[in-house]
Amino acid sequence: MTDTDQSIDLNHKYALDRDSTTLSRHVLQQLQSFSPEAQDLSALMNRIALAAKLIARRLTRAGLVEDALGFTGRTNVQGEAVKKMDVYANQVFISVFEQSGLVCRLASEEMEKPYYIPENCPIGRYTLLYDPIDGSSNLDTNLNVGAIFAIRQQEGEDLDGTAKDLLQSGRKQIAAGYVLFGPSTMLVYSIGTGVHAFTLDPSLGEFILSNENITVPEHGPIYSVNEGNFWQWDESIRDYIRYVHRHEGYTARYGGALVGDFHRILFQGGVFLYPGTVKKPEGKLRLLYESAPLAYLIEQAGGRASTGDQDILDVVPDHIHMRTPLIIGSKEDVALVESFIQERRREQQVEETLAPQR
Ligand code: AHM
Ligand code: MG
Repeated sequence: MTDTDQSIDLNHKYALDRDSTTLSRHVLQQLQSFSPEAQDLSALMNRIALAAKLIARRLTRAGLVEDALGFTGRTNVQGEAVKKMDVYANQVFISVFEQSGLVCRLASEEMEKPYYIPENCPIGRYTLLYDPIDGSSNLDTNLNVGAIFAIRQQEGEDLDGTAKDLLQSGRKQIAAGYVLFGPSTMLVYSIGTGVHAFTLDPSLGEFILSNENITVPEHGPIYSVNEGNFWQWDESIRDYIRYVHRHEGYTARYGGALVGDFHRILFQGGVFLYPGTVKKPEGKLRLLYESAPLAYLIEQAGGRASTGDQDILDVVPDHIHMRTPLIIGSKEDVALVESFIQERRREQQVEETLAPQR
């Protein structure tokens, strides 16, 4: 065989390796092991991928299928109007984990209490936390939506069914990720060994590796926030927005679906913010199903996630549906937003100290 023949052979090999790096294979490669834990994580990811494919299939045809879009007429535990796709996607995640022996409990923003799969509980050592459809308001106009997930190891037997062990910080997550239902369906995940993206190849019905070891730029041009809330924010957030308006090099992008906005920042750098408002100081986004999983990913990619006062991954929830303000993205951009918040805090402290003397 000539040198040229061999190099052609190698090229084919690399192209094939890349084309055939499926999600479950990638998980095993990352853990460099076939231990029971590695097999479990690989199987878990495989089931999440199946849920993603089922949801993507329904979304693709939603405009043609009766009863796929629109509201159910009910409100969820958060007081938000529930859409038919929210219910469908929530159920899909439950169904794919039934009889899996992997997951004893699932907790989602659509369910008041965790959902137990009793037949899995004797061996299912993991809990899945998820937002089945993130950005539901985009559904009826055929814009991108997502799904967010995190996996935690169950601690204790949870015999009283109160799931108290879930009330711990995001540092307890052992894996997290999201699915972006956009022009193509992408699954991005981390099991603590970097952040990796997979694209669904519809001809194979498989998620194939498309970006490995993604790192978020230290700084980026994008700021992503719903400026319609400007007059409801704290003055510090308004100060930050005035700053980016007055400085060159910033551009606004806001899609109304956290997964899409986060995905752009992960690849291009910048910051996404959902601060508290006067009416809702805790903001809108839920810690266990939205903020903590994405915080896990952004830290793995070299970025940061903060409430403004504390790293998101250090926040300990007092109930499973707790919300927190979220500032997430490139290190420098998150730090810039925090600096405005801390500046206001200092001014308030000075005012409070001086007040009794006046
Ligand atoms: P949802 O999961 O119920 O759809 O709510 C979360 C969504 C995020 O995807 C998005 O960033 C935010 O809510 C948009 O809220 P708003 O319309 O207030 O800007
Ligand atoms: Mg939702």
